[in-house]
Amino acid sequence: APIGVFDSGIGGLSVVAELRALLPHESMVYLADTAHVPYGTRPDEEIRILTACAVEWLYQRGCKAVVVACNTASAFSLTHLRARYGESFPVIGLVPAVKPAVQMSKNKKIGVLATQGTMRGTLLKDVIAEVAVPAGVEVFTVVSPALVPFVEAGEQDSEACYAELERVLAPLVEAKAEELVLGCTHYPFLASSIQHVFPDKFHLLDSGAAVAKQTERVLAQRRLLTSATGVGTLDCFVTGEVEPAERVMRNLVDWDFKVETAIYDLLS
Ligand code: DGN
Repeated sequence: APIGVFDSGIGGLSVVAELRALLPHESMVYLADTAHVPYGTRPDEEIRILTACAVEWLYQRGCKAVVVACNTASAFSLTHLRARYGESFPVIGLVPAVKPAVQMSKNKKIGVLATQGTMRGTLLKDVIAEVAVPAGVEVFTVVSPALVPFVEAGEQDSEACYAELERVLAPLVEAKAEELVLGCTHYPFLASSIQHVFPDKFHLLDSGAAVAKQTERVLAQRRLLTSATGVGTLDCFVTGEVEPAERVMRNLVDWDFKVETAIYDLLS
């Protein structure tokens, strides 16, 4: 059975990339809730319901586990989802890469860029309290509601996106934060744009590789790793229109996949 991977939009492909690199034999079904992206500006309960519906769809399709490849959705949903599915359907979530940033920081100042939803949720607050505070590392957080839509539109190299990055990251330059945690799975696709706007200013960290390792551990523990030897398949689904999503997705990564529409009811 495939691994289900879910994101509010197409940013979770940055996590799919890490999963494919570490677990090339696993097949995956990727679901992007493009009809409702961005989640970051929605109320907590709405994020939880949208995530529950998407994960249920992946479960019904026969996925053996799900990776919630979205920091915002993870922040409000992991406890509920684990209670709902129990042991039989592992739910793997994501938290911004504060821990490695704290470990690498020389001047004890790190920056975190994430959505409003992730900032509001408890996962990020907990990791800051448990890891950064005891290490005496100061955490500077910044939010932008505009960056996810730029990635969704394939406009990460536009002047407008550069201007927004300059606006949102300038306080971190000012604060002398050298590690920059990309606290949203869309943001690894902004890495070269960040480098363009602030050359060599930041060391970028994301959670993609760590979540892939965690997925491998969880699947191994439950004896769910595939015994197949070929390259796994990747089927992509979007809840909105296939175009322009398909074109934008193909520009972000260079694998071969087809994109179809996923239709499901919103449970309440
Ligand atoms: N990829 C999501 C995340 O990691 O938070 C984007 C959130 C959103 O939809 N704004």
